[in-house]
Amino acid sequence: MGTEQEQLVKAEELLQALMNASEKAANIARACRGESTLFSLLVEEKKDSEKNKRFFQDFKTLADVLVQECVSHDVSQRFPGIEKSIQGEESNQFTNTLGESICVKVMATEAETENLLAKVLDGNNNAAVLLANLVHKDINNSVVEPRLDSSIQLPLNDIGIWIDPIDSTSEYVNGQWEKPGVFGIASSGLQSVCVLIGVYSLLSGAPVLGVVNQPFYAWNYSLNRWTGRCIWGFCHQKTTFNVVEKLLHNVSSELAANTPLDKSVMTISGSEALPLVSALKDKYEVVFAAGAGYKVLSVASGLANLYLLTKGSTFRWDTCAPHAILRSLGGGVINLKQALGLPLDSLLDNEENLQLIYNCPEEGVRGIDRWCNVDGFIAYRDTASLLELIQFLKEVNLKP
Ligand code: 2IP
Ligand code: CA
Repeated sequence: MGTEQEQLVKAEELLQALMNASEKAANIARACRGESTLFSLLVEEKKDSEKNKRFFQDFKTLADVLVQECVSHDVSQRFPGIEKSIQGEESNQFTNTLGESICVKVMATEAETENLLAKVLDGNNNAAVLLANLVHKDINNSVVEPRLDSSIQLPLNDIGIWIDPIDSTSEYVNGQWEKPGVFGIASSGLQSVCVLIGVYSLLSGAPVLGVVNQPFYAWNYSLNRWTGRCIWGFCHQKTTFNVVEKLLHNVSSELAANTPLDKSVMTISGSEALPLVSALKDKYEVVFAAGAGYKVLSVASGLANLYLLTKGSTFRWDTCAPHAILRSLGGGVINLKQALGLPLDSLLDNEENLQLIYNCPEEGVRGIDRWCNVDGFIAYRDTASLLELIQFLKEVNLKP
Protein backbone atom coordinates (compact mmCIF):
# COMPACT_ATOMS: atom_id res chain seq x y z
CA MET A 1 0.00 0.00 0.00
CA GLY A 2 1.28 3.51 -0.75
CA THR A 3 1.61 6.22 1.88
CA GLU A 4 -1.70 7.47 3.28
CA GLN A 5 -1.56 10.44 0.91
CA GLU A 6 -1.64 8.16 -2.16
CA GLN A 7 -3.73 5.40 -0.58
CA LEU A 8 -6.86 4.81 -2.62
CA VAL A 9 -9.95 2.91 -1.52
CA LYS A 10 -12.15 1.11 -4.01
CA ALA A 11 -15.66 2.56 -3.64
CA GLU A 12 -17.13 -0.91 -4.20
CA GLU A 13 -15.09 -2.38 -1.33
CA LEU A 14 -15.95 0.51 0.98
CA LEU A 15 -19.64 0.01 0.17
CA GLN A 16 -19.35 -3.72 0.88
CA ALA A 17 -17.69 -3.04 4.24
CA LEU A 18 -20.31 -0.45 5.23
CA MET A 19 -23.21 -2.69 4.20
CA ASN A 20 -21.79 -5.58 6.22
CA ALA A 21 -21.23 -3.27 9.20
CA SER A 22 -24.78 -1.93 8.91
CA GLU A 23 -26.14 -5.50 8.85
CA LYS A 24 -24.18 -6.40 12.00
CA ALA A 25 -25.61 -3.23 13.59
CA ALA A 26 -29.10 -4.25 12.52
CA ASN A 27 -28.57 -7.71 14.08
CA ILE A 28 -27.58 -6.10 17.39
CA ALA A 29 -30.55 -3.72 17.25
CA ARG A 30 -32.94 -6.63 16.54
CA ALA A 31 -31.34 -8.79 19.25
CA CYS A 32 -31.68 -6.07 21.88
CA ARG A 33 -35.38 -6.13 21.17
CA GLY A 34 -35.80 -9.81 20.52
CA GLU A 35 -33.63 -11.58 23.13
CA SER A 36 -35.49 -11.60 26.43
CA THR A 37 -32.29 -11.06 28.46
CA LEU A 38 -31.39 -7.94 26.50
CA PHE A 39 -34.97 -6.80 26.03
CA SER A 40 -35.56 -6.81 29.80
CA LEU A 41 -32.70 -4.34 30.22
CA LEU A 42 -34.22 -2.16 27.52
CA VAL A 43 -37.74 -2.39 28.96
CA GLU A 44 -36.46 -1.87 32.50
CA GLU A 45 -34.85 1.34 31.30
CA LYS A 46 -38.12 2.32 29.65
CA LYS A 47 -40.18 1.67 32.83
CA ASP A 48 -37.80 3.42 35.25
CA SER A 49 -38.86 7.04 35.45
CA GLU A 50 -35.36 7.94 36.57
CA LYS A 51 -32.04 6.54 35.38
CA ASN A 52 -31.64 2.76 35.54
CA LYS A 53 -30.21 2.01 39.03
CA ARG A 54 -28.06 -0.78 37.67
CA PHE A 55 -25.69 1.58 35.89
CA PHE A 56 -25.52 5.28 35.37
CA GLN A 57 -26.01 5.14 31.63
CA ASP A 58 -29.16 3.62 30.19
CA PHE A 59 -28.97 0.33 28.33
CA LYS A 60 -30.37 1.81 25.16
CA THR A 61 -27.29 4.04 24.94
CA LEU A 62 -25.11 0.97 25.43
CA ALA A 63 -26.76 -0.62 22.39
CA ASP A 64 -26.13 2.60 20.43
CA VAL A 65 -22.51 2.80 21.54
CA LEU A 66 -21.84 -0.85 20.82
CA VAL A 67 -23.23 -0.53 17.31
CA GLN A 68 -21.14 2.56 16.70
CA GLU A 69 -17.98 0.86 17.98
CA CYS A 70 -18.73 -2.20 15.84
CA VAL A 71 -19.04 -0.17 12.66
CA SER A 72 -15.92 1.81 13.50
CA HIS A 73 -13.93 -1.35 14.38
CA ASP A 74 -14.96 -3.41 11.37
CA VAL A 75 -14.43 -0.62 8.83
CA SER A 76 -11.07 0.29 10.37
CA GLN A 77 -9.97 -3.37 10.25
CA ARG A 78 -10.72 -3.35 6.53
CA PHE A 79 -9.22 0.11 5.86
CA PRO A 80 -6.49 0.85 8.44
CA GLY A 81 -6.13 4.58 9.04
CA ILE A 82 -9.80 5.37 8.42
CA GLU A 83 -10.69 5.20 12.15
CA LYS A 84 -9.60 8.77 12.86
CA SER A 85 -12.18 10.17 10.43
CA ILE A 86 -15.12 8.14 11.77
CA GLN A 87 -17.43 10.15 14.04
CA GLY A 88 -20.73 9.32 15.60
CA GLU A 89 -23.48 10.47 17.89
CA GLU A 90 -22.42 8.64 21.00
CA SER A 91 -19.42 8.75 23.30
CA ASN A 92 -18.11 5.29 24.30
CA GLN A 93 -17.39 6.15 27.93
CA PHE A 94 -19.56 4.37 30.50
CA THR A 95 -19.61 4.54 34.31
CA ASN A 96 -20.92 1.58 36.23
CA THR A 97 -22.39 1.62 39.75
CA LEU A 98 -18.93 0.96 41.19
CA GLY A 99 -17.90 4.30 39.73
CA GLU A 100 -15.56 2.61 37.26
CA SER A 101 -15.30 4.53 34.02
CA ILE A 102 -15.21 2.02 31.18
CA CYS A 103 -14.42 2.68 27.55
CA VAL A 104 -16.69 0.39 25.53
CA LYS A 105 -14.95 -0.97 22.45
CA VAL A 106 -14.61 -4.10 20.38
CA MET A 107 -11.72 -6.11 21.84
CA ALA A 108 -9.42 -8.47 19.95
CA THR A 109 -11.39 -11.56 21.03
CA GLU A 110 -15.03 -12.31 21.83
CA ALA A 111 -14.05 -13.35 25.38
CA GLU A 112 -12.36 -10.01 26.05
CA THR A 113 -15.37 -8.11 24.69
CA GLU A 114 -17.63 -10.24 26.87
CA ASN A 115 -15.59 -9.42 29.99
CA LEU A 116 -15.65 -5.72 29.18
CA LEU A 117 -19.42 -5.70 28.62
CA ALA A 118 -20.01 -7.65 31.84
CA LYS A 119 -18.37 -4.77 33.73
CA VAL A 120 -20.69 -2.21 32.12
CA LEU A 121 -23.68 -4.49 32.61
CA ASP A 122 -22.72 -4.98 36.25
CA GLY A 123 -22.44 -8.73 36.05
CA ASN A 124 -25.36 -9.43 33.71
CA ASN A 125 -23.27 -12.08 32.03
CA ASN A 126 -26.05 -13.47 29.85
CA ALA A 127 -26.45 -10.10 28.18
CA ALA A 128 -22.69 -9.72 27.85
CA VAL A 129 -22.36 -13.16 26.21
CA LEU A 130 -25.17 -12.44 23.75
CA LEU A 131 -23.88 -9.02 22.74
CA ALA A 132 -20.23 -10.12 22.45
CA ASN A 133 -21.29 -12.97 20.16
CA LEU A 134 -23.14 -10.59 17.85
CA VAL A 135 -20.26 -8.12 17.85
CA HIS A 136 -17.73 -10.76 16.73
CA LYS A 137 -19.98 -12.63 14.28
CA ASP A 138 -18.74 -12.26 10.71
CA ILE A 139 -21.21 -10.84 8.20
CA ASN A 140 -20.51 -11.30 4.53
CA ASN A 141 -23.46 -10.16 2.49
CA SER A 142 -23.12 -9.66 -1.20
CA VAL A 143 -23.50 -6.13 -2.42
CA VAL A 144 -26.90 -5.64 -3.97
CA GLU A 145 -26.73 -5.09 -7.73
CA PRO A 146 -25.99 -2.81 -9.53
CA ARG A 147 -22.36 -3.15 -8.53
CA LEU A 148 -20.33 0.02 -8.29
CA ASP A 149 -17.86 0.31 -11.15
CA SER A 150 -14.73 -1.31 -9.71
CA SER A 151 -12.57 1.43 -11.25
CA ILE A 152 -14.02 4.10 -8.91
CA GLN A 153 -11.57 4.84 -6.11
CA LEU A 154 -11.59 7.38 -3.26
CA PRO A 155 -8.47 8.82 -1.59
CA LEU A 156 -8.36 7.41 1.95
CA ASN A 157 -7.30 10.80 3.34
CA ASP A 158 -10.45 12.43 1.90
CA ILE A 159 -12.94 10.00 3.47
CA GLY A 160 -14.99 11.13 6.46
CA ILE A 161 -17.74 8.95 8.00
CA TRP A 162 -20.76 9.90 10.13
CA ILE A 163 -22.53 7.12 12.04
CA ASP A 164 -25.93 7.27 13.65
CA PRO A 165 -26.07 3.80 15.19
CA ILE A 166 -29.78 3.75 15.95
CA ASP A 167 -31.77 6.68 14.62
CA SER A 168 -35.30 7.21 15.95
CA THR A 169 -34.19 6.19 19.42
CA SER A 170 -37.52 6.75 21.15
CA GLU A 171 -39.37 4.55 18.63
CA TYR A 172 -36.69 1.90 19.16
CA VAL A 173 -37.22 1.82 22.92
CA ASN A 174 -41.03 2.03 22.64
CA GLY A 175 -40.91 -0.89 20.24
CA GLN A 176 -44.36 -0.45 18.74
CA TRP A 177 -45.14 -1.64 15.22
CA GLU A 178 -47.45 0.46 13.10
CA LYS A 179 -48.77 -0.41 9.66
CA PRO A 180 -47.57 2.20 7.17
CA GLY A 181 -50.22 4.78 6.32
CA VAL A 182 -51.96 5.35 3.02
CA PHE A 183 -48.79 6.79 1.43
CA GLY A 184 -46.58 3.94 2.65
CA ILE A 185 -45.02 6.05 5.41
CA ALA A 186 -45.28 4.83 9.03
CA SER A 187 -45.99 7.81 11.31
CA SER A 188 -44.25 6.09 14.23
CA GLY A 189 -42.96 2.70 15.32
CA LEU A 190 -40.00 0.47 14.62
CA GLN A 191 -40.08 0.96 10.83
CA SER A 192 -38.62 4.43 11.38
CA VAL A 193 -35.54 2.98 13.14
CA CYS A 194 -32.49 3.26 10.88
CA VAL A 195 -28.77 2.51 11.07
CA LEU A 196 -27.22 5.46 9.22
CA ILE A 197 -23.66 5.33 7.83
CA GLY A 198 -22.71 8.30 5.67
CA VAL A 199 -19.43 8.90 3.83
CA TYR A 200 -18.49 12.47 2.93
CA SER A 201 -15.50 14.24 1.39
CA LEU A 202 -13.26 15.76 4.09
CA LEU A 203 -12.19 18.37 1.55
CA SER A 204 -15.53 19.53 0.09
CA GLY A 205 -17.89 18.28 2.84
CA ALA A 206 -20.22 16.80 0.18
CA PRO A 207 -21.99 13.50 0.94
CA VAL A 208 -20.54 10.74 -1.26
CA LEU A 209 -21.86 7.35 -0.19
CA GLY A 210 -24.82 6.56 2.07
CA VAL A 211 -25.92 3.25 3.60
CA VAL A 212 -29.27 3.14 5.40
CA ASN A 213 -30.26 -0.12 7.06
CA GLN A 214 -33.80 -0.54 8.41
CA PRO A 215 -33.60 -3.43 10.90
CA PHE A 216 -37.38 -3.58 11.38
CA TYR A 217 -38.54 -2.96 7.83
CA ALA A 218 -41.14 -5.74 7.82
CA TRP A 219 -42.32 -8.61 10.00
CA ASN A 220 -41.85 -11.97 8.26
CA TYR A 221 -44.87 -14.01 9.34
CA SER A 222 -43.48 -17.33 8.10
CA LEU A 223 -40.08 -16.83 9.78
CA ASN A 224 -41.82 -15.13 12.72
CA ARG A 225 -39.12 -12.48 12.95
CA TRP A 226 -38.20 -9.01 11.73
CA THR A 227 -36.60 -8.65 8.33
CA GLY A 228 -34.73 -5.54 7.34
CA ARG A 229 -33.61 -3.86 4.18
CA CYS A 230 -30.48 -1.96 3.25
CA ILE A 231 -30.50 0.93 0.80
CA TRP A 232 -27.44 2.69 -0.53
CA GLY A 233 -26.55 5.50 -2.87
CA PHE A 234 -23.26 6.74 -4.34
CA CYS A 235 -22.69 10.17 -5.80
CA HIS A 236 -19.19 11.39 -6.54
CA GLN A 237 -17.81 13.58 -9.31
CA LYS A 238 -21.06 13.19 -11.22
CA THR A 239 -20.86 9.39 -11.08
CA THR A 240 -24.08 8.26 -9.53
CA PHE A 241 -25.17 4.79 -8.56
CA ASN A 242 -27.94 3.75 -6.28
CA VAL A 243 -29.64 0.59 -5.29
CA VAL A 244 -33.33 0.74 -5.94
CA GLU A 245 -34.24 -2.59 -4.45
CA LYS A 246 -37.17 -4.44 -5.97
CA LEU A 247 -38.92 -3.90 -2.63
CA LEU A 248 -38.30 -0.22 -3.09
CA HIS A 249 -39.57 -0.42 -6.68
CA ASN A 250 -42.64 -2.25 -5.46
CA VAL A 251 -43.16 0.30 -2.73
CA SER A 252 -42.88 3.18 -5.17
CA SER A 253 -45.17 1.37 -7.63
CA GLU A 254 -47.71 1.11 -4.78
CA LEU A 255 -47.29 4.84 -4.44
CA ALA A 256 -48.42 5.21 -8.05
CA ALA A 257 -51.74 3.69 -7.02
CA ASN A 258 -52.17 5.97 -4.00
CA THR A 259 -50.53 9.21 -5.07
CA PRO A 260 -53.10 11.97 -4.98
CA LEU A 261 -53.33 13.58 -8.40
CA ASP A 262 -53.53 17.15 -7.18
CA LYS A 263 -51.21 17.31 -4.15
CA SER A 264 -47.55 16.47 -3.51
CA VAL A 265 -46.73 14.48 -0.37
CA MET A 266 -44.68 16.19 2.33
CA THR A 267 -43.37 14.41 5.40
CA ILE A 268 -42.58 16.46 8.50
CA SER A 269 -41.71 16.10 12.17
CA GLY A 270 -44.42 16.17 14.79
CA SER A 271 -42.50 19.06 16.39
CA GLU A 272 -43.43 21.65 13.72
CA ALA A 273 -45.64 24.59 14.78
CA LEU A 274 -49.37 24.23 14.14
CA PRO A 275 -49.84 27.45 12.09
CA LEU A 276 -47.19 26.27 9.61
CA VAL A 277 -48.67 22.77 9.50
CA SER A 278 -52.16 24.08 8.73
CA ALA A 279 -50.76 26.34 5.99
CA LEU A 280 -48.86 23.39 4.49
CA LYS A 281 -52.00 21.26 4.55
CA ASP A 282 -53.62 23.66 2.08
CA LYS A 283 -51.00 22.74 -0.47
CA TYR A 284 -49.62 19.31 0.46
CA GLU A 285 -50.63 15.91 1.72
CA VAL A 286 -48.81 16.34 5.05
CA VAL A 287 -47.61 13.06 6.61
CA PHE A 288 -46.12 13.12 10.10
CA ALA A 289 -43.38 10.57 10.79
CA ALA A 290 -40.71 9.85 13.38
CA GLY A 291 -37.03 9.47 12.55
CA ALA A 292 -35.10 12.17 10.74
CA GLY A 293 -33.17 9.56 8.73
CA TYR A 294 -36.41 7.74 7.95
CA LYS A 295 -38.06 10.89 6.64
CA VAL A 296 -35.14 11.71 4.32
CA LEU A 297 -35.25 8.07 3.19
CA SER A 298 -39.00 8.38 2.51
CA VAL A 299 -38.18 11.16 0.02
CA ALA A 300 -35.37 9.09 -1.52
CA SER A 301 -37.65 6.05 -1.89
CA GLY A 302 -40.30 8.17 -3.59
CA LEU A 303 -42.94 7.86 -0.85
CA ALA A 304 -42.79 11.61 -0.25
CA ASN A 305 -41.82 14.44 -2.56
CA LEU A 306 -40.43 16.61 0.22
CA TYR A 307 -39.32 16.64 3.87
CA LEU A 308 -39.32 20.11 5.46
CA LEU A 309 -37.63 20.75 8.81
CA THR A 310 -37.68 24.32 10.14
CA LYS A 311 -35.89 23.55 13.43
CA GLY A 312 -32.32 22.81 14.49
CA SER A 313 -33.33 19.40 15.88
CA THR A 314 -31.18 17.16 13.73
CA PHE A 315 -27.46 16.59 13.31
CA ARG A 316 -24.95 15.75 10.61
CA TRP A 317 -25.20 12.05 11.51
CA ASP A 318 -28.97 12.08 10.92
CA THR A 319 -28.74 13.36 7.35
CA CYS A 320 -25.37 12.44 5.80
CA ALA A 321 -26.26 8.88 4.70
CA PRO A 322 -29.75 9.47 3.23
CA HIS A 323 -28.50 12.77 1.76
CA ALA A 324 -25.91 10.82 -0.31
CA ILE A 325 -28.70 8.52 -1.51
CA LEU A 326 -30.83 11.52 -2.53
CA ARG A 327 -27.84 13.03 -4.40
CA SER A 328 -27.43 9.76 -6.30
CA LEU A 329 -31.07 10.11 -7.41
CA GLY A 330 -30.72 13.74 -8.55
CA GLY A 331 -32.20 15.21 -5.38
CA GLY A 332 -30.58 16.73 -2.29
CA VAL A 333 -30.87 18.32 1.15
CA ILE A 334 -30.46 22.11 1.23
CA ASN A 335 -30.04 24.63 4.05
CA LEU A 336 -33.51 26.15 4.62
CA LYS A 337 -32.47 29.53 6.04
CA GLN A 338 -29.93 30.14 3.27
CA ALA A 339 -32.43 29.12 0.58
CA LEU A 340 -35.10 31.49 1.92
CA GLY A 341 -32.53 34.28 1.92
CA LEU A 342 -31.97 34.01 -1.84
CA PRO A 343 -34.17 35.32 -4.69
CA LEU A 344 -36.21 32.46 -6.14
CA ASP A 345 -34.72 32.82 -9.61
CA SER A 346 -31.19 32.27 -8.30
CA LEU A 347 -31.94 29.04 -6.41
CA LEU A 348 -31.13 26.59 -9.17
CA ASP A 349 -27.79 28.29 -9.79
CA ASN A 350 -27.11 27.86 -6.08
CA GLU A 351 -28.46 24.31 -5.69
CA GLU A 352 -24.96 22.87 -5.26
CA ASN A 353 -23.69 25.32 -2.67
CA LEU A 354 -26.96 25.23 -0.69
CA GLN A 355 -26.46 21.52 0.01
CA LEU A 356 -25.75 20.62 3.65
CA ILE A 357 -22.06 19.84 4.14
CA TYR A 358 -20.48 17.51 6.68
CA ASN A 359 -16.85 18.51 7.23
CA CYS A 360 -17.13 21.72 9.25
CA PRO A 361 -18.84 22.41 12.59
CA GLU A 362 -21.15 25.30 13.46
CA GLU A 363 -19.28 28.30 14.88
CA GLY A 364 -19.53 29.57 18.46
CA VAL A 365 -21.19 26.52 20.04
CA ARG A 366 -19.87 23.49 21.96
CA GLY A 367 -20.53 19.76 22.22
CA ILE A 368 -22.93 18.11 19.81
CA ASP A 369 -24.42 21.51 18.88
CA ARG A 370 -21.28 21.95 16.76
CA TRP A 371 -22.78 19.35 14.42
CA CYS A 372 -26.39 20.54 14.48
CA ASN A 373 -28.22 21.26 11.22
CA VAL A 374 -29.12 24.52 12.90
CA ASP A 375 -30.80 26.28 9.95
CA GLY A 376 -33.31 23.55 9.17
CA PHE A 377 -33.44 21.98 5.72
CA ILE A 378 -35.53 20.76 2.80
CA ALA A 379 -34.98 17.21 1.48
CA TYR A 380 -36.18 16.84 -2.12
CA ARG A 381 -36.11 14.41 -5.01
CA ASP A 382 -36.65 16.91 -7.81
CA THR A 383 -35.97 20.63 -8.16
CA ALA A 384 -39.50 21.44 -9.39
CA SER A 385 -40.93 20.35 -6.01
CA LEU A 386 -38.13 22.22 -4.24
CA LEU A 387 -38.79 25.50 -6.05
CA GLU A 388 -42.54 25.20 -5.53
CA LEU A 389 -42.05 24.74 -1.77
CA ILE A 390 -39.63 27.65 -1.41
CA GLN A 391 -41.98 29.93 -3.31
CA PHE A 392 -44.82 28.79 -1.02
CA LEU A 393 -42.75 29.38 2.14
CA LYS A 394 -41.89 32.89 0.97
CA GLU A 395 -45.57 33.57 0.36
CA VAL A 396 -46.51 32.43 3.90
CA ASN A 397 -43.52 34.46 5.05
CA LEU A 398 -41.89 31.60 6.98
CA LYS A 399 -39.21 32.80 9.38
CA PRO A 400 -37.15 29.68 10.31
C1 2IP B 1 -33.50 11.98 16.39
C2 2IP B 1 -34.59 11.21 15.70
C3 2IP B 1 -35.89 11.92 15.97
C4 2IP B 1 -35.82 13.31 15.37
C5 2IP B 1 -34.63 14.09 15.93
C6 2IP B 1 -33.36 13.32 15.67
O1 2IP B 1 -32.31 11.26 16.38
O2 2IP B 1 -34.35 11.09 14.32
O3 2IP B 1 -36.93 11.19 15.37
O4 2IP B 1 -36.97 14.01 15.76
O5 2IP B 1 -34.58 15.35 15.30
O6 2IP B 1 -32.23 14.03 16.20
P1 2IP B 1 -38.31 13.94 14.87
O7 2IP B 1 -38.92 12.62 15.18
O8 2IP B 1 -39.14 15.09 15.36
O9 2IP B 1 -37.95 14.06 13.42
P2 2IP B 1 -32.03 10.15 17.55
O10 2IP B 1 -33.23 9.28 17.61
O11 2IP B 1 -30.79 9.46 17.09
O12 2IP B 1 -31.83 10.93 18.82
CA1 CA C 1 -30.39 10.40 15.15
